[in-house]
Amino acid sequence: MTQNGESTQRFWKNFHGPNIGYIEEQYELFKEDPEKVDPTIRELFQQYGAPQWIDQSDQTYVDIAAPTIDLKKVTSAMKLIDAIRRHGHLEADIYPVGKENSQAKLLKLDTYGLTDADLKEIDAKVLWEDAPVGVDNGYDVVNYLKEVYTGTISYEFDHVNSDEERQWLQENIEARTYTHDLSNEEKTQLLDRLAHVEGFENFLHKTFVGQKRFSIEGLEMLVPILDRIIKYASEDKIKDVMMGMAHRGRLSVLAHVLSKPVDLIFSEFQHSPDKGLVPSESSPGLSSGWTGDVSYHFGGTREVKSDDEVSTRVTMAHNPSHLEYVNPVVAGFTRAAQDNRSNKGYPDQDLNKAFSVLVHGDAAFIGEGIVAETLNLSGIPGYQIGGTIHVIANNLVGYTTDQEEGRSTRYASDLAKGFEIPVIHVNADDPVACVAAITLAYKYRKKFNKDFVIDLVGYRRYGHNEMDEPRATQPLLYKAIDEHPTVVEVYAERLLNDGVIDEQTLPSLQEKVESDLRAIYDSMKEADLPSAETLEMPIELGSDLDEIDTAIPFETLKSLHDGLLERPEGFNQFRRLSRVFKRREKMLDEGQKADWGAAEALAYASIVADGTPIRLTGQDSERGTFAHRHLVLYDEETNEKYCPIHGLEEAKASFDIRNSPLSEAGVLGFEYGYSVYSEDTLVIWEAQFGDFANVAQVIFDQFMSAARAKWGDKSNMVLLLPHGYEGQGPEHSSARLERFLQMAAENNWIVANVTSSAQFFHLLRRQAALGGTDQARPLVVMSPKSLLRNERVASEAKEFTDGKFEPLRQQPNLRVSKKNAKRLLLGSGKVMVDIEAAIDESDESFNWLRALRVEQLYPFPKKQLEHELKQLPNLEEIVWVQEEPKNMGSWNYVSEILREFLQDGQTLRYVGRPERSSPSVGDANIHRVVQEQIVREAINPSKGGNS
Ligand SMILES: Cc1ncc(C[n+]2csc(CCOP(=O)(O)OP(=O)(O)O)c2C)c(N)n1
Repeated sequence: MTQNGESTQRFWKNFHGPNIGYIEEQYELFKEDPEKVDPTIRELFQQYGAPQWIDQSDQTYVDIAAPTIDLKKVTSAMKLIDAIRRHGHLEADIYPVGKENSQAKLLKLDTYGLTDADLKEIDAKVLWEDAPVGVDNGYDVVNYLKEVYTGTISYEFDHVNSDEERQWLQENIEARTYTHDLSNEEKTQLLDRLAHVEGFENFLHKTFVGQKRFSIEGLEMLVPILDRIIKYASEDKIKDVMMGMAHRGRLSVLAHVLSKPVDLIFSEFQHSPDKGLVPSESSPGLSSGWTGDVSYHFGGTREVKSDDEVSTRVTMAHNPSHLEYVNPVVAGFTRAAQDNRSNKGYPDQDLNKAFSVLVHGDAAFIGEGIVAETLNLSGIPGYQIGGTIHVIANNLVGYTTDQEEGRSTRYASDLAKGFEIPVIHVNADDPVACVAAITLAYKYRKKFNKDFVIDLVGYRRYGHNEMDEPRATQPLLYKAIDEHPTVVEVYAERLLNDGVIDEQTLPSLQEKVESDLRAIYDSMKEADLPSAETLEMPIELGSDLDEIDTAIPFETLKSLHDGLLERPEGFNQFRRLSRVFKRREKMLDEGQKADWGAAEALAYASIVADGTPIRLTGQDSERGTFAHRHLVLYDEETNEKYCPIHGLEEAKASFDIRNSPLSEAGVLGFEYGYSVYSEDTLVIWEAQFGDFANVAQVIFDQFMSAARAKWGDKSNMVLLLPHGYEGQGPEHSSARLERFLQMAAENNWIVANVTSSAQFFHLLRRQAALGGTDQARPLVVMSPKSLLRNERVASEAKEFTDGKFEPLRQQPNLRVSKKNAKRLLLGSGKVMVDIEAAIDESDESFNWLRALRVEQLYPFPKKQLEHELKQLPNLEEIVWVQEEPKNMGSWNYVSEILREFLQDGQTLRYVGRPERSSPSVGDANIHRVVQEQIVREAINPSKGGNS
């Protein structure tokens, strides 16, 4: 930025004698190419333009007033100032205990050949245009900036590439626009808040001896920091503040920030959380499932009223022990709260409706990959949420692991730099600095809608939990911590010295906190004491889904179908795709069939026409990994996008379809969070190949399968996991069906493997209908690959208009008399389509064979199977066929169930691959041979051995 006028003239007047010649030389070089000169000098020219003694029009020299200093000193001083700004954090006073920054060479005067006297000779404005009043010379500048950059707050923002943001940060930091001159009343309130936090932890420590609470002590300032965020959000009329955090300090945050009643927390310590301690009106909404969780995993909600009655809802997400996995879930909540889904097209996002705050552990933030995955979502259009405020609750230790063992970087926050996120390190023993830090973070988020990290540096008063002895592993650190006063003591001392409080203020405050807590504890009813009573699963989860009507009239179907094939005026559709869509045109005509792609599009179209929004994401999901979907089209000439579902006249809700970044856990966590928050949206996540979903296993295990039972969280989201043995090797065959079946219980989800496009249509529509109801639960679909283009799975129009989803389906083309049936062949998915083809190609009559497809594996269609079996009086055996190895797929799960159905003399037999450690062979030819053997054996009339 070039400055003009007086200040520029004043600046150049500082140079004289030989320096003038040198500057002129440098300026000539700079004019040729700015890169040719030293960066410090380059900055001078960029900031002050041409040296003022050069008349730019004819390059003649203008007489100047008497010069004062030499260039070398000025450039050295500038280098020093630049180093303070960039590297001040290296010697900042950010560690309350256990660690110390030493003087950094980069910040020493003699590194630059400077003395105090040299600096005093330079006019402050020469070095810093915006030097505040009272900062008169270079010496003052250095001291002022050292105070700013090396105090109890330090800053890292050099890695932020945007000039505008960097400049904003520098100006605000140096002008200290975010610091607070707290009134005496505010200071006392802050002390009061800290005393409550400390008193609460002390009370738990004494009352529930030896119980885990993951105390906040050493980082008590986390509570006032969160208070501030909520205050600012409420002043800005932000509707939702979404929070996620792990165990550390969670009980304190629940009690103080979420207003969870302390009697409820006490009762949880007594293992009796459901004893009629119903939250009062001002208390948070608390949810729980029937099996529950430990107290430091529960979340809650709280309503905050600002002066003019607009309320902000604060939500703390329930979270599992698995550190940091709640991050994408909270981001999903936030996006769902920001999106308006009531119109067709993409949802309208309002970044100021909600924002998120994540509290991290120092070891976990840098150690767990899910953090990086979530940070990567922060700027991507389909996932961005306008900036998350991250607070690293940095207590210097991860369980028993020292920092040097836990990371390769200087700071726990260093991961954030790769995402150009500004970072503040702040000493948790300086309450005023902590409040300033959060103010700057909030202002930045508000202005730029981007993430911000606060590294709140404190310590851990006890061991990892209160039963752990930290002196065994960190003896010196704990010697220092044992001798270190609490933040309440530190701050009270400060206020005492400043005359804000008197000697009695703190002791009487502490006494009051203790006696209030004691009174609550003493008044707890007998009935609040432990009992072994357990809760039951909600009855709605046990109810039948058969009744849900998913068919739609032919006129509606046809109109949607035609609408999907329309294109905006002038849209240049990719020519090769036009052929695909041309084929689709007739798919609903008499005697024709709709393939998978057409049926899927019709399902989505009909769901949004019913007014239910859809969000569909995954790697390459716009087109579909196997190029069957093409629900987002690109104009060949202009690259413009068009989604046919957005163009439908009938659409009454949004259809949000996105290609996701290359992440499974992060993206799935986000989608799961979205679906929990927005219960009536049908959220669908698609894995590229089913087994890549492995990488999201934590989200399956800790959230999707168990969240309802643990926390009462409901989701009806859909997983599409391509699955099928088609010779593509060990990693592209199996979606690890066995894992979903192993975790299936209490109707926690539906697991399906369907073999017709109409079945898929009805299944998706049924799932959409579950949204927002107590019957909601996720749906896991083993989705097709080659079957996408197999005519055998295509369905006629009448199957969409008359039918519904059938959990147990007749094998087509087998018309056996039930009386003759000797074998009932059961199987699921693609292998049954292979068998259908083999039967068609065979001359055999198969009048002894009855075959059924289990299209919904969980809940298993027992009622339907029982009904079938009753009609097979001469049955000798039930054969389960599968393409997965015996220790994988469905066998271990179905064999238990099928045994229940065996009558005297009947046997149960397995046909499929033997037990294997790897899901599939790598060689496509070997695969083909084995697959054919399985098919042959399944329909071979001779009986095999028993299972
Ligand atoms: C994914 C995962 N790995 C390991 C653990 C076990 N664990 C719980 S807390 C913890 C240390 C965490 O350290 P830090 O992130 O610094 O948080 P702190 O407990 O110190 O607040 C570990 C290893 C876990 N809960 N989750």
